Amino acid sequence: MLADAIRKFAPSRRAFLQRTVTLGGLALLTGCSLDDNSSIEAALGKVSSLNDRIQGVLFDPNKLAPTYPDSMITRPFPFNAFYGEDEAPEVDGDEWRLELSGLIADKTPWSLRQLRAMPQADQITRHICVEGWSAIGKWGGVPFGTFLKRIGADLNAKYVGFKCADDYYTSIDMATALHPQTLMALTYDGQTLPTKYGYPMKLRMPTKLGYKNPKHIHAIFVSNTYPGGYWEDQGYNWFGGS
Ligand SMILES: Nc1nc2c(c(=O)[nH]1)N[C@H]1C(S)=C(S)[C@@H](COP(=O)(O)O)O[C@H]1N2
Ligand SMILES: [Mo]
Repeated sequence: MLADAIRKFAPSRRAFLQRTVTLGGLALLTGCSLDDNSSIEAALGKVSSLNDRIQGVLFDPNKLAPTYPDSMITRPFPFNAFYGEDEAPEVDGDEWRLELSGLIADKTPWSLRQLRAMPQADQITRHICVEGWSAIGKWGGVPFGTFLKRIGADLNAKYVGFKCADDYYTSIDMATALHPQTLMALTYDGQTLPTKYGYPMKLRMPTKLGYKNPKHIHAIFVSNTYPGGYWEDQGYNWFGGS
C-alpha cells in the first residue's frame, strides 16, 4: 500500500523512501496516522520538508561544486523540459525585460543589454537530472549574488522565486542564490544561450539538481513566503541539492 501510494502521489520521493521506510516507520517519523492516501501524502510531504531543512542546514555556502576542463564538455549537451525541444518558447530578446518584485529595493526591470554590461563569469560544471542522466556544460553570465546586491534584494529573506516564459516556475533558498557559482547564464559554450537551453536567461546552479535550474526566466521575486515550483508542487523535493 505504501509503495503504491508513493508511486501514485510522489514518484520522486520513492527513491529516497522505498529502501528505508515502512508504513509503520513513516508513521513514527512523522507522527501521522496513515489510514488513507491523503494522510500518507501528508506524511510524505513532512518527510520531504524535513529533508529540505536538513539540506539547508548542511549546505556549505563556500563549498564549490567540481569544475571540469573544456575537453570534458558533453557534446551535444542534452535538452530537457516538460515538453519537446521544438516547443521551447521563442523569446524576443530586444523586447524582453526581467521583472523584479517582492523584497527588492530597486524593482526597475532589466534589459538583456544591461545584464550583458555587468561583470561576467563562466564555469564548466556537471548538470544532474533526476531522470537519470548527467552532462558537463559551460555556462557564462552574471554571478547572481552580484545582481541581488545590485538591486538591493533583502539578502536575509528566505526565498528567491523565478517565473519562466513556458509556465515553468521554481524557487530556491537565499544561501544557494548567493553561492559563488550561481549564475544568471546568458551564454552556453561561449555563444548566446540557445532557445533550447533557456534563452534569454537561465539560472545555473551546479549545487542543485537539473529541475531547480529554471530556463527562459522573465521574472524574479524575493520573499519569505514559500513559493514552491513546477515539479516541487508535484512532489519533487524542494531543496533539490546535487
Ligand atoms: N523553463 C523551464 N526550465 C526548466 C525545465 C523546463 O521544463 N522549463 N526543465 C528543468 C529540467 S528537469 C532540466 S533537467 C533542465 C534541462 O536543461 P537543459 O535543456 O539545458 O539540459 O532544465 C530545467 N529547467
Ligand atoms: Mo531534469
